Amino acid sequence: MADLKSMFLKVYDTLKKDLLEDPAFEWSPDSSQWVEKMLDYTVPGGKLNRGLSVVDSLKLLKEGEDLTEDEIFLSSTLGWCIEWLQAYFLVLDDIMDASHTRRGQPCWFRLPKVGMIAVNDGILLRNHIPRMLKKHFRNKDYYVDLLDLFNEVEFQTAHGQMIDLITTLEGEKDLSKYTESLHRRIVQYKTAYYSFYLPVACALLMAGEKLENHIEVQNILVEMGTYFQVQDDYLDCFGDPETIGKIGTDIEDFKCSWLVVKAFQLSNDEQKKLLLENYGKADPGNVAKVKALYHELNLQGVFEEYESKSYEKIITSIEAHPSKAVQAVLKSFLGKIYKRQK
Ligand code: DMA
Ligand code: MG
Ligand code: MG
Ligand code: MG
Repeated sequence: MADLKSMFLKVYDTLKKDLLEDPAFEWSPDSSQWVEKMLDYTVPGGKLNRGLSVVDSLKLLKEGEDLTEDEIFLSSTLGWCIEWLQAYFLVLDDIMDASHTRRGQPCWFRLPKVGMIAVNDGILLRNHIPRMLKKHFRNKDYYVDLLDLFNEVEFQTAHGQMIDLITTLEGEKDLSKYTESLHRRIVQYKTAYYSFYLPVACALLMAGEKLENHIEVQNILVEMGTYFQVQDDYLDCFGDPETIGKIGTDIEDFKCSWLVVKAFQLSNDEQKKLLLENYGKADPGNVAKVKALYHELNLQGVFEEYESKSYEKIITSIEAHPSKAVQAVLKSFLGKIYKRQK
């Protein structure tokens, strides 16, 4: 595993070097330094689960056969394309969510020299993806499917972000519209497709599969992604910022978080009133009142119950899948996130 990760990080260096020598731009020392610094700050510092999963999944799909050097390099490249996509979304997400930290350091846009240049950096990150795909996959027969996959998933994610954001609009702040079905819709689009479906879909394409034959795999991965974002919502409030590398902002931002959906469901009239008066305010006093209510409603216990139920449900659907190799891919992915603390 340590080996796989160091191999994976070497591929990052290769991809970065290529991008910094892209002949479509006349590089100057300033510009290449900026992009290199921006990439090192925003791309490789996460858990790398999504990226590494492409390599893992391809291995499992090939059922014990060793991957060739070329397959390892190419699956790692696809893994990095996903990490680039994630970096692009996170740079912009942190601006929109007014976050302070990410991966244990200030958000990129919080650096004094960066500020709103981060918006264009997000666009650059996004533009790097098709360049990497073109360089390494243009002669593959699945090239068009790969481009289409990345485009579709980006479309879904951007729309998820849109509904995540517009539900918080001032003047429309209405906790009664924060239902489980709205929450599910948001997290399915903003998180599940790019974090769970995309890595496995990349491995399937490399293994010569057609994605339209794997709708059930997609359904299971979307379920897993939903569970993952519920964990993210939970950790936003109950996680240790040192461990998760970010300070939560969901309460301040009036987000349609799983916690507030549950809280509203479980509250009596008086508790609902407290929630309405304090949710979505930046003042630490208001935030503390919301957190106290979450404790009073035992949302930690409610979450633990959700976590084990959801795990059981996902395992059952995985075990109903006809292919053992596909089952192994899905179980491996689930194992990486079950009861995660970060
Ligand atoms: C993030 O949702 C979704 C995308 C597409 C970046 P979020 O704002 O809850 O993520 P985080 O908690 O990491 O800021
Ligand atoms: Mg955010
Ligand atoms: Mg967000
Ligand atoms: Mg979050």
